[in-house]
This record gives sequence, structure tokens and C-alpha cells, in this order.
Amino acid sequence: MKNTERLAVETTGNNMGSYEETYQSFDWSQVEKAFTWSQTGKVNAAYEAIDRHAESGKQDRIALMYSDPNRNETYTFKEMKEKSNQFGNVLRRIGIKKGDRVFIFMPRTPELYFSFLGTIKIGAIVGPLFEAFMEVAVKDRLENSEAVALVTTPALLERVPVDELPHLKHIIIVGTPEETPEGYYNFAEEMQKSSTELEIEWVNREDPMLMHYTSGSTGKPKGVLHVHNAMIQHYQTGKWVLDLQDGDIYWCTADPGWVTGTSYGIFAPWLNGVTNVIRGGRFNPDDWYQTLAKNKVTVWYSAPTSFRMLMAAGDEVVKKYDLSSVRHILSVGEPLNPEVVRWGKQVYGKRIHDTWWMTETGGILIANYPQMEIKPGSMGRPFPGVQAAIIDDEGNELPPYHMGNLAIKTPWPSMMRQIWKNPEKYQEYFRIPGWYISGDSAYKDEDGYFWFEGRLDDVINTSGERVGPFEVESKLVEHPAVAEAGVIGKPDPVRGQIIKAFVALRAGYHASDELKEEIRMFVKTGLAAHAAPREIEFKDKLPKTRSGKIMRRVLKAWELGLPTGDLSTMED
Ligand code: 6R9
Repeated sequence: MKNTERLAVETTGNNMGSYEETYQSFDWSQVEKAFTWSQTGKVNAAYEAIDRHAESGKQDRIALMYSDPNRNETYTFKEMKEKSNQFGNVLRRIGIKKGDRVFIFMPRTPELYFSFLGTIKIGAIVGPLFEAFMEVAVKDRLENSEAVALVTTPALLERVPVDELPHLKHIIIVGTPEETPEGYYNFAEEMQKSSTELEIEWVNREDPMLMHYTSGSTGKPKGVLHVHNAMIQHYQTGKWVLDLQDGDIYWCTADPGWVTGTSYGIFAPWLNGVTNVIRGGRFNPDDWYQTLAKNKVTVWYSAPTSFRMLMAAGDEVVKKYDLSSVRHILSVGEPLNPEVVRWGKQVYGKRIHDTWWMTETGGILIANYPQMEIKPGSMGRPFPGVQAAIIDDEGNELPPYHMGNLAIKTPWPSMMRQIWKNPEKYQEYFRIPGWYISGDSAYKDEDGYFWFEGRLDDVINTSGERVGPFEVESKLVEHPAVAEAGVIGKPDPVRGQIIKAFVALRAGYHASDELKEEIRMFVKTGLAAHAAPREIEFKDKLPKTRSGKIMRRVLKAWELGLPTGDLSTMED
């Protein structure tokens, strides 16, 4: 288990100094001085991210550098301030108040970012949704959050069951006036009518700001609530982990539907006043390298699944592009295979720095830092101000190389403050006093580096997306041919895991490849493309507990040819 491979430090211009010394001396209160609220006691994270720079000499610096196959646009900090102010005024005019939930369901375009910031500026809670979501997924989230307003596009509106959402009063359409149905607002028309000056809603640090839904192993997706105070962590991890420096051009490849696309696709870069590259459209190796080369990206934050796809695309394609601007590369979302780190070093001439955190943690907690040796395969060491440990189920800290619960001493600035309308779920994370239990298992080595082992629940991580097996199973059994379904993550060299479904058919239906494809499409169009099982296997009967729970660990053992373990709870 001991790992001796090391990648030496290669950058010099980092902000942090010696990791050990900083870890010893740092405390979070040192960060507060960076922000306006240290003088006023009141805060607004969108103000700190945008307006603060627009008002202190960086007004003409490019904040947003946007491109997709049809659009190429840039916006300065001053323009971002004005656009988000206008959107804040649109919401105010409609009657949106502090604490209301405003959801955004649209592809990555500048309008998404104006809406996101404008919502926060008036003290409302913003909830970004992946454009890939289908009707059920959209409905579950809008229903649970009781969202009163939604920003979406004409195409995506078809997946919003408006009549079944009594709380949803206002819909703002990003599209032409002709595409905007009677009774709905047109984004551009409303923006036109709105002043670029806005009276910002000054809030308390602990006031809610952002909601991300994430999958658990059972039940519906959980609404993870974050507060304005999270910006402390976004700012400081941006400095020390992303190594953001004045003049940087930063690209985070994540969509704001995923927490990485907000904490590190919006807050960290803008709180640090750097240029943020946003690219719409799908993944494609050439387009991605072109985005790095054309925009002269200096800091690049992506995910293992993307790096693996780039690796699969081959080394030749890399050579077509001048990637010399890239200084720092980072990864999050799944285990970063040592093989990928080695390959990155070889083809990019740079180390890929793994980082570990979760939707619930709101920001990076464990990372590899520019000035630290990297042990390929390790997630790195805790961020200053963060105490991470491996503990057993009673809360005892375990010695090096012992596998256990990856846990974090509470609190830290960007920790979630609520699971929306589900205090019991929230408490489960804190069941051992003083600790946040991540649900990941890991171990620590003698140098304090953390090594990821797996999820302790059944959550599947496919291409960096967390998928709850329960959500997929629920959709599967809606299909008329499906009697029962059990869903697991099956190891996959490119996607980390793929979704595999075991399905028992209803009487009268017969197994066939056509039926498999039909069931797959049913999930794809009914739930989300990334949630559709890549593999389906028909079974006469599924292993279940006496209380009727599908035993996914048995399915997994079957799949991997491993012993099935204790079957005492299995039904006869
Ligand atoms: C930011 C984000 C969280 C889960 C987490 C863990 C896995 C994230 C990882 C990693 C191994 C890493 N995960 N980073 N596993 N190495 N560097 O990913 O949030 O979507 O909520 O997922 O992802 O299992 O518990 P989220």
C-alpha cells in the first residue's frame, strides 16, 4: 500500500508560502479583511465578486470571456455589474423578495451568469439546474424548493410541468419575444426596461444564497443549502489551491448545475478578480485544446473523466495547439488515476493537481498545492483551517494506513447549512459529535496525504456526475415492462463508473436487445442522459432484504465476481 512515487514541485509564483507553516498559522478570520463587510457587518457575495472590482480600478478588466459555436462575447467587471444589476431589478419588479427561490434551467450562456448574480444581489436564493435534466428531475427540484421564479429557454420550457408546480409563479424566457408564451416574461425585454443601478440587498453572512440538489443513495435528491459566508472559502481556496494571481485567465470546465461550476466556475475566480473563461457546447478534444490556446488560459480546472477522454484522444492532438500559457492544472470529482497524472506530466509538461470536496462541503477541503510534492493517486492534504481525519464509526481517529470514514472537524466557512426541508437528513452527516461524515472511505499516510477508497453508500459517480441509484431505479420501474430494478456503478476505465441496471421483467414481457434499448431510452428521455444505464441485464428475480430493499451490494458482488458477504437480511 505504501506509495513512493513523487512529482516534484514545479511552479514558483504561488501565493501560499510553505504549506506546513501556513497550515500551522492560518485561521479563517484572517480572510475577512479582504472584504467590504469587515467594515459594515453586512455582505453580499455577488457584490464582493463583481462590484467590488468594478469600483476599485478593475472596471475594464474582462470578467467573462464567453464562447460557444455561435457566440463570442466578453464582458468587463463593469458590464457584469450592470447586467446583474439589471437582472436584480427585473426580479424586484416581478415581486421577488429576499429568501425566495429563483431557479435557472438553461445552457451555459452569459445570461445564465447575469441571472445567477442578479438573483444573489437581491438576497434571493439561486438554484442552477443542468440543462440535461428531463421533466421528472426538473419537477422534483422545483417542487421541493418551492421555487417561485424560473429562468429558462423556449426549448427547455417543454420539460417544465408548469401546471403541476403551484408555487412557480414567474417564468422568464431567454429567447425571442415570439418564442415567449403569453403571460411569461421575455428576458431581453425585461432587461431593457431595467436600470443598471441597483440597490443591493445587504444580508448577514449566514443568510442563504445558493441551492444545489445532489443525489443520495435513497429517496429523492437533497437540496443542499449554502450561505453567503461560503465566499470566504471560495476566495481563499481560489488563491492557494487554484493559485489565482492578478492577470490570470482561468477556465473551469464545469456547468453551474454542478457545485464545481458555481464555487469554482463563478465565485473563486471572480472573488479573486481574474478573467473567467466560459465555454458552451459539448466536450470535444480539439475544441477544448483550442479554448485553452485561443484564450491563453493560465489556470485550468477540470475533472478526471475529461482528462481520461483527452488521454483517449491521444497525444498527437495535443501537439496541434500551443498550450504554453497553461501554468496550473487541477482536477475534482472522482479519483484521479495515477496513470492520468503521469500522462498529464508527460504531454502537458505539468502536474495535474487533485482536489477533494463535495456539494455539501461547498468548497475544497483537501488538495494538492503548487508548492507541495504530489503523490500520484492521492487527493493531497487538508486546506489550512480544515481538520480532516479518518475515523471509525465511534469517532475514534485511526492511525495511518487504516481505512475508515473520511471526516472533517466542524465547521468551516462553506459548509452547507441545511438540507432543504429535511433536518433529519442534515443531522445524519453530523451523527458523530464534532465531525462531518463525508460518506467516503479513505486512509491517510504517514505524511498526512489522503487516499480515496470509495463511497460508503451506493451513490454512483459516472463521468463526475453523482447519480443516486434510487432515482434511476424509480424511473426504470415506471416502464411498463419493468417489474423491479437494481442499479449499480460498474467500474469503467474512462467514465470511472458506468450505470448498470439489473431488471426483472413483468410477466408477458420477453428479454430482447430491442427492449433493452427501449428501456435505456426511457430513462434517457425521462430522467437525464447521464442517468441512463449503459448496461442492462435481465434477471428473473432481484436480491432483496426482508424489508424489500434491493441489495445493491449483492448485485455489485455478482457483477465483479466477488463473495456476496452476509446474506442474513436477504429475503428467501
Ligand atoms: C465537488 C464534487 C462528491 C463526491 C465525493 C467523492 C467524489 C470528489 C474526489 C472524489 C476521489 C477526488 N470525489 N472529488 N473522489 N477523489 N478528488 O465532486 O461534489 O458532486 O457532490 O461529489 O465525489 O466520492 O464524496 P459532488
